[in-house]
Amino acid sequence: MTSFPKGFIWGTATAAHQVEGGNTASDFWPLEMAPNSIFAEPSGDACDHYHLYDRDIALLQQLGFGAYRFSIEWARIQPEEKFFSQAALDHYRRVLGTCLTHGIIPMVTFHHFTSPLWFTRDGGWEDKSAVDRFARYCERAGKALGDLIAYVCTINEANLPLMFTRYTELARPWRRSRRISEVARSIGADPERFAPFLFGNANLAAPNLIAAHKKGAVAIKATGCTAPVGITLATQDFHAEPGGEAMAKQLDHHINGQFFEAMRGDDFVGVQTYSRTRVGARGPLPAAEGAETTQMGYEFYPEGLEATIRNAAKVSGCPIIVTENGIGTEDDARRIAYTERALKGVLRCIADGIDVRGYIHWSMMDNYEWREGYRPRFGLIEVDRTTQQRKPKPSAYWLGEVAKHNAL
Ligand code: GCO
Repeated sequence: MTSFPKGFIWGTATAAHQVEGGNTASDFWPLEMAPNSIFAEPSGDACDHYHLYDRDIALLQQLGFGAYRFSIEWARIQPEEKFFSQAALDHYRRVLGTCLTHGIIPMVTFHHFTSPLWFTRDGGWEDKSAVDRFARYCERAGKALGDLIAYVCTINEANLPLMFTRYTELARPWRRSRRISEVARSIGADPERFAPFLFGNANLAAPNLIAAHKKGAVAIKATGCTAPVGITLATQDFHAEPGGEAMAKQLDHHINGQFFEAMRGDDFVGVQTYSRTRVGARGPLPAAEGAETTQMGYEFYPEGLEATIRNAAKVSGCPIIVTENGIGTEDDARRIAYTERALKGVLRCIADGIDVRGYIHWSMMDNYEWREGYRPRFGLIEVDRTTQQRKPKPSAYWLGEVAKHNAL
């Protein structure tokens, strides 16, 4: 079988902070600008997608894609706890309208790593107040935008902080990063309460993230928005090396399983997989010697996607959407090879009766890869960040054809 089911969704993804530029009210902005920053470089103007979304979305349509997953930026919509920006909401209405004009299904993420600075300096996700704060934002954004949205992803990779915290704990007790605490002090925040999504104590944050997803989903649906609502997870394909069986099982439950279980009954689960992780008796191991690796240092292992789809579908019982899959590489031919193998795995899942509804490639264009800065190239489209010219790579044309034909 090389054809995908009728109505299968084909798209590409971005996240606001990674492409829009100028996200100055967010918690990441001071972290990136700090003199002793843990980030390779600041996001700055990024790909200026905030202003160029129109031509970016038009390009997606030309290439043959039917969907676009992007995030709305909480820090723009609610830059102060007591202020919601109508102008920011109007901006995202225009983005959504542009998608619809171009026949592109909009899939909207409400939280993709960055948060408003006021939220993070006051405990962020570690504090229980996060649940109501997030739900309030969901309600406002849902009311303003919900009629135009086709799919909602509440929180991107809600399990990722827990993975970082657990990996640290396998070596030493988790503690707040000194350099992040320095940034907190420099902006007059209490370092004990300053908890950015990726760098806080996830043992405290994880239950709040799950509760915020649930309450946010209810708030969005209550506005009359009829879009399916789900969470997206950084799904890990753990492979036990000899002696690592118990550890792999433990990690699988902690990082994948408990989240899948919590999502039972949801409209869908978003699966996001890039590689696999080999596990030894004491924890995760680096890619095997001699294995091909990507710019992120991950093993080139497209079959990880098939494994995580199977795991997510089995444990959650939910329909699956691949909301991210891709590769950081300068060699675009390897991107095509990677994606083709990953898609063959998706087809095997479908052949086995698993309800997989779509494939969204990360990423539409080369963009800001968080701590790594602009070095890793995940894009189907190349971006000259001086002129902001876009140039589709061969992989963009290739995947666009697959999308048009709904077949490999
Ligand atoms: C994530 C995020 C993206 C990344 C992508 C590549 O999965 O970490 O959703 O923001 O850029 O995964 O690493």
